Amino acid sequence: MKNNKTKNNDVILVSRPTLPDLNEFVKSLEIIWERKWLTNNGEFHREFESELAKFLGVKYISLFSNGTLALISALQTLRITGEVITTPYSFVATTHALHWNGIKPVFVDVDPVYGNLDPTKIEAAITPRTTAILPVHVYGNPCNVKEVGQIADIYGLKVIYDAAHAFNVKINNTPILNYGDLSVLSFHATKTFNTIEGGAIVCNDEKTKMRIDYLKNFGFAGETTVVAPGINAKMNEIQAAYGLLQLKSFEGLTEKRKKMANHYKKLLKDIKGIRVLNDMENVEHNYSYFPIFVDKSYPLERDALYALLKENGIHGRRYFYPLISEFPTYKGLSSSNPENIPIASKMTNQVICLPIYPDLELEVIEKIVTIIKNSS
Ligand code: T4K
Repeated sequence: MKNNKTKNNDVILVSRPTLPDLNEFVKSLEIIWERKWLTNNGEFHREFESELAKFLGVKYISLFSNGTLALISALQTLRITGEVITTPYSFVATTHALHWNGIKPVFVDVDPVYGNLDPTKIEAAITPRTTAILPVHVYGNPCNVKEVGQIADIYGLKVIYDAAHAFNVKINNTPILNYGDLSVLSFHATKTFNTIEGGAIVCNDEKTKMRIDYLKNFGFAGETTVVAPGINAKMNEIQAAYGLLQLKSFEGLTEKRKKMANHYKKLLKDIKGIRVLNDMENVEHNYSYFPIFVDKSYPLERDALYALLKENGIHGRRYFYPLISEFPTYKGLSSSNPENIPIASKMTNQVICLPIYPDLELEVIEKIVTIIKNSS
């Protein structure tokens, strides 16, 4: 159990990053030291981008320094303005990306099972100012991409998926990243695939990729030509070299996560008041998070169970509580009214994400479930 503990106590954290082999990484660093090329589309960057596109089965991918800047730049790429329909049940960066672009977020409720944007509620929220839909594949579970796509087609809206949790997820053998106009990934330390910090935008055509690449590099399209008001959101060579090694050793990690998720599910099965998310049909999941939902038939309230787990050294997280619509910047919006988003308002008060990462031991999962069971 030692590997799963922080250095000086018995705490089990919600996630632990997988790191590349240190000796291999040192070799990469030596190359970087030798080349003295640190950022701005270096060799490691180019190699990582091309290997990653192949690995994920996508046509074009542009690397970013983090997922939030990738989201902000994705909106710039498609020149999104006005209002965008999105979900309040996500990490706050999803909506902040709209705010940083001067776009008004319009919150729409989520489906009661997986917590993804509910396509049946989208149409009612469309106004003449709506230009796009920004759904999130929450916990890596795919949104209803077919229905979202149909609505977008009818109303002439763009679709940008926040796919921060959806690395390598497939639906009917097709990468989920290939749906919508753009998909945005995060490679933050807490994600299934990390480059310490990092992110990417996936797109379907060369022209769009070119615009994305200009935008993340101040808008430069040549030494003295600036074609757009870009930003600095480039991934550096150290991150890219690290990412390449991560890619080489990624095999088997999802299987390990799947084993953990199945172990949790088996043990939690008969506990009244605890709901887990089952795998979706025809989906290859990445098991990035393991959320449970605590309802009224469980003797403890969610926060009491969360605190009890913490007292026992199990640091789950309430992803996503509070709802984004509850934060001061967004609370005043009419779509933030809990009556507009009743399902999200319920789920946010029920969720605890339990620890899941490739090195977690099955006996730790058993300990966690015993704590939950003993209070039921
Ligand atoms: N869209 C969505 C849907 C997202 O979920 C996110 C990020 C984004 C966009 C934006 O992407 P980035 O700009 O971040 O690339 C974490 C992450 O910081 C954030 O990336 C992630 N979502 C969010 C869901 O979770 P915190 O505030 O919970 O992080 P923190 O530091 O409390 O870490 C969580 C756990 O992981 C802790 O128990 C400790 C452990 N940990 C963390 C780090 C950083 C480690 O063991 N090692 C580490 O290096 O937000």
